[in-house]
Amino acid sequence: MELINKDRLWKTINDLADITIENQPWTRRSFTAKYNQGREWLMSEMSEIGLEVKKDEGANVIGRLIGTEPNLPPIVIGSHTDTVPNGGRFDGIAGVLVGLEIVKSLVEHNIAIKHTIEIVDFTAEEPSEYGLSTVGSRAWSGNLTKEMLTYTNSDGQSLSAAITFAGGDPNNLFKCKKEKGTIALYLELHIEQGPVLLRNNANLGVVAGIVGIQRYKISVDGLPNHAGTTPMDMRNDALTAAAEMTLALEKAANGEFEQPVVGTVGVFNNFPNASNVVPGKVEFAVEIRSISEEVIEKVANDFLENVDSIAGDRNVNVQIENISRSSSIVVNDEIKQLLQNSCRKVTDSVIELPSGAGHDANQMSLLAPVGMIFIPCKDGRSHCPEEWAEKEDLYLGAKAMLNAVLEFSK
Ligand code: HGY
Ligand code: MN
Ligand code: MN
Ligand code: MN
Repeated sequence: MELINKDRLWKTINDLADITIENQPWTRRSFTAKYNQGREWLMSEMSEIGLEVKKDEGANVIGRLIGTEPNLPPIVIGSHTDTVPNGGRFDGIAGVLVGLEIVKSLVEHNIAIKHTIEIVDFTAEEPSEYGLSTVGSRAWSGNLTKEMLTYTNSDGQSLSAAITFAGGDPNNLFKCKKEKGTIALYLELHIEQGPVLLRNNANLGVVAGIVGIQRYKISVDGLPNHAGTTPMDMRNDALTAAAEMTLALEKAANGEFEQPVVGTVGVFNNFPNASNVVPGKVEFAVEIRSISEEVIEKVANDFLENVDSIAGDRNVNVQIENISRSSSIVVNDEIKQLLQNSCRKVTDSVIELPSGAGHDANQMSLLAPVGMIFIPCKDGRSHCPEEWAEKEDLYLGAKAMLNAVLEFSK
């Protein structure tokens, strides 16, 4: 009997993806009115099929389908509905909406399972304007610290105020913190956001591990001055110093290591950013990722040493803020086997692969066994308007995910 409704699932992807800010494709940044609107839509979809729906203190949206043995710890199926700027239509929402389709199909076919199923849209999985990512799943794992709540955006608004705007209650985060063992299993379907499935002609991927991510915010203070009258040997140019630090990160990440590593500067703000002013201040964001914790350490230490020496040579001040560190995870064999078996029931082209993208699963691995299923994305691209996944692959992924839930909870 066909349980997953392919067309209904595909329609929800387009319904939610179309809730995007005008003149910017597929953008629903966390802590914005458009983001809240998208979550209102999701909560109405959940209520319509009779789920218990709520937003917790971390502003996480949770829809619960109660199992026949309600005392068992729940199965959580989650991901996120926020996007990067100029994002795509599948990153995050594919996982939330596959979860929604799974409970819709169980309700529709009167299939009751032992475990309660929680469908969760975790708040602000993407690095937000406050610099932090996986905000909602950090609230569950206990890794959303009081200091992080004071992080501000360029308007000086705090993350705490933003969580309140999203419907959370940051002064009572302890209420949504979970203890290890109170969740039976965490499952997440996601687009791969890379080329490996395509290169291997695979329909589905079982994630073997997920990278850890070290994030810094670097502030370089030089001396703003007139661009016409300040001789080159009398400048404390914050931008050229920050540019040399950026190249130092690239050089450090290009070293030879036992595991792949990447280093990126994706945010680079120059002040006052005028063509005739020697830049006085630059703030830039750094992230270093690897499946190996020690490789992250090596690259981070190399980079930070260079930052200090460049600042000295160029006579600028530098401030380094350690924004966050998420640990890499290895998926346990039992869960990998469960997902392999579940995927092979719907297709024989399944491979195992690591994830170079971070996910809420990083935080959830501190609370429960986690498993992820990847579906291919066009040209392996993501975090761009061209991001695309095929309806058939999404459908196969949803069927595999449902197989895993039924198998785990039988
Ligand atoms: O940045 C990431 O790895 C994910 O797409 N949030
Ligand atoms: Mn993303
Ligand atoms: Mn994502
Ligand atoms: Mn002038």
